[in-house]
Amino acid sequence: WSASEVTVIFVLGGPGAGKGTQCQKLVSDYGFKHLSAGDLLREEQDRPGSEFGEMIKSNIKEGIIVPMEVTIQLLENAMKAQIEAEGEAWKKLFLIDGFPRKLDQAHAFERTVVPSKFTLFFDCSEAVMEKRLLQRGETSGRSDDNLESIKKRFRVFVETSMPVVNEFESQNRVVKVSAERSPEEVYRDVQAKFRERGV
Ligand code: UP5
Ligand code: MG
Repeated sequence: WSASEVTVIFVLGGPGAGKGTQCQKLVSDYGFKHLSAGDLLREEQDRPGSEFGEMIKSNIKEGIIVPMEVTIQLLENAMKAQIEAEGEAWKKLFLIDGFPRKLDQAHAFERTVVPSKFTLFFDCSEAVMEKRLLQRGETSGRSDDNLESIKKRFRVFVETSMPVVNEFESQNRVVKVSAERSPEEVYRDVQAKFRERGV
């Protein structure tokens, strides 16, 4: 496959902003494939024989960003596998959720894999995100859904990941949606803005 045939939309937003929830809706209505970088890392962490398992495990618990060589390779492999599995008829539309989390990751991915069409950014206050994550933590089993890890994730998001959103914004490549209302209301806003962008 060549980059020109593939459409990538990055989906960013703080921890618990609702990236995964909104991506699921987009998958069923638009034919996107959803690749969550966090989910791919958690799978790799649990893969028997993975040389990165322990590193991923401790980074996720501490809210630290995994080195991009690992994440980009997982994303690229997942993209290739989807493209092969779907065959020619599929339009090669990807939502890449939770990545890039650092400026150098954004630059490397857009240079070596494919430039993104735009970034869908979910804007949400920390108070709302914290409440959602603590509630999810009651059943999620995620090692980072506890107050201590959540605080660390917030900090990394503000210091390291927001610069990515800000750079894309300065290039007029961000579609920003407020994520504080119900999932259905947020999604209506997403759909309206996608329409404006010709998706
Ligand atoms: N919920 C969702 N929307 C709601 C709404 N509108 N109203 C009320 N409730 C809503 O939602 C979170 C919870 O809120 C759910 O219970 C949901 O029902 C509810 P979800 O859709 O899961 O939010 P999401 O933004 O996807 O939250 P997530 O926790 O997945 O975000 P993170 O960005 O923190 O997690 P991720 O899995 O992307 O990354 C985890 C870690 O992996 C990182 O901290 C990092 O250590 C590592 N990582 C990397 O190193 N590199 C990467 O590229 C990616 C991850
Ligand atoms: Mg998620």
